[in-house]
Amino acid sequence: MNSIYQNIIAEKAKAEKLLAVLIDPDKMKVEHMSNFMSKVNQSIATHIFVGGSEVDEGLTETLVIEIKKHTNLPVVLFPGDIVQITDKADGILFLSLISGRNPDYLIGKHVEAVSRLKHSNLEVIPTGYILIENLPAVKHGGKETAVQRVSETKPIPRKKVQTIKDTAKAGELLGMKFIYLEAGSGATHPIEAGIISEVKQQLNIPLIVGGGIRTKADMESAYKAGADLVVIGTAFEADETFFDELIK
Ligand code: 1GP
Repeated sequence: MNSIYQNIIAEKAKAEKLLAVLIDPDKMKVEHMSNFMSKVNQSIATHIFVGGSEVDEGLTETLVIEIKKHTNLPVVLFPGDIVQITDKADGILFLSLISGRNPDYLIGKHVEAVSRLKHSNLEVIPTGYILIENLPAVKHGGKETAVQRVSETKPIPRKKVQTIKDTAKAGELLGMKFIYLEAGSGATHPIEAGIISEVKQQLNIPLIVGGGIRTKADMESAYKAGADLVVIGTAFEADETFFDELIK
């Protein structure tokens, strides 16, 4: 079987666009998975990401076991903390929060994670994770996102495009396999196409984009700007009829 990483590289080479449905174990009930996954399976989704900023120990594993009963799509952990690591998934985005300067999220949690990872068969995919500021819904500064609060890091302001580009390139040069541009779950505005395309021009590795993408138009705009894989969570949680617009 192809690895998750190799598969994404192959799809990127063919300019095929990928969609991950993000499931937050803190928000999604196990009992609802059968119904939810049948919608996912009929959609253009290519990956399931599982994770959240604050999830109790054990919840992720229970949810992953249930998800895998209902789909053949690869299930990739997108963990906010080491307690979300379970070898019942297929892979894990080993995220280093390179936009921030909190050593715990740059390397500390990773060291702690090794004891959980070394006996698992999870495919570990090093990923440079870049948090971009959330924009104000009305005025006076964007609402703090959960990633920002939990990681105690500052996001990069949207106007600092050069810093965003250099951060992404530094991640690639450090050997990261993917760069993930994150506006934060439930962000009021997705990351602008202009930022995505500037970052894309810097990179040879796949670019993941997520946070605040609520419509098919938002998704297509991110693809057109250069996202190889788009991540959507909140919009599916809020309204599952969104899957109807994304039927295969
Ligand atoms: C969050 O990028 C993901 O980490 C998805 O964000 O929940 O806003 O779709 P949304």
